[in-house]
Amino acid sequence: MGALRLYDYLESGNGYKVRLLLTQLGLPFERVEVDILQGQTRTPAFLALNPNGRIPVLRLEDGTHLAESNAIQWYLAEGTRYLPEDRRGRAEVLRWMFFEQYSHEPFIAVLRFWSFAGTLADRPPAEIEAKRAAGHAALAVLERRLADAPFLVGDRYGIADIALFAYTHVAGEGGFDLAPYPGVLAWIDRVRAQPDHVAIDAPTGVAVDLDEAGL
Ligand SMILES: N[C@@H](CCC(=O)N[C@@H](CS)C(=O)NCC(=O)O)C(=O)O
Repeated sequence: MGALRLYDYLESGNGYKVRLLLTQLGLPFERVEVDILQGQTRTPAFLALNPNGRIPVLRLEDGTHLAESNAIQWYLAEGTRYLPEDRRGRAEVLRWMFFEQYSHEPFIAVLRFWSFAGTLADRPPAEIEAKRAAGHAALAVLERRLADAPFLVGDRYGIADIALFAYTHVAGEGGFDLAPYPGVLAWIDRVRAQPDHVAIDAPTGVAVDLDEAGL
């Protein structure tokens, strides 16, 4: 069985979801930093791993490659305390993961990305305002759940929390003020207090460079 190998980009919240879960599961892994700003996810070699041209991608034990942060989390969490065993609980995890991909990440993560890539000023103000309004709508949905619940599903921390934490806790980097969402802020503290939590910019995994990885 080969080593788990994560194709990743340190600033990426999508990559962070997988990094954080691997660390909390105590699974050793190799990590390849792929510079998304330099087009390194769009080379023929990378597209052979993920035709969608995006990190994260995880090379599994059998040498096959799995893309999509939430699919990777689901794969890794199967049979662990991070994913409920009951049908209703599992459906609820999927509910929050689909919400994250459709109603949260496209707004909160994208404004953060435009900020750090330095392209925010090139965007039409109306487009930015539409993303900001949609991002606040997503934060309000989280607040409604977290105002009186410790975690997103049941009363236990799991991959739904990791999926939503990844971009929510750095939403400020995209200009979102979290002060109106006290339940979300308290949940962020609870997620940070989980055993073996690592920060988004923490060096994790055994570094393998791009050449060595054949990219
Ligand atoms: N739905 C995907 C989104 C992945 C994604 O957007 N990855 C970005 C970094 S956060 C990327 O690799 N962008 C490079 C590119 O588009 O070329 C997931 O959840 O994994």
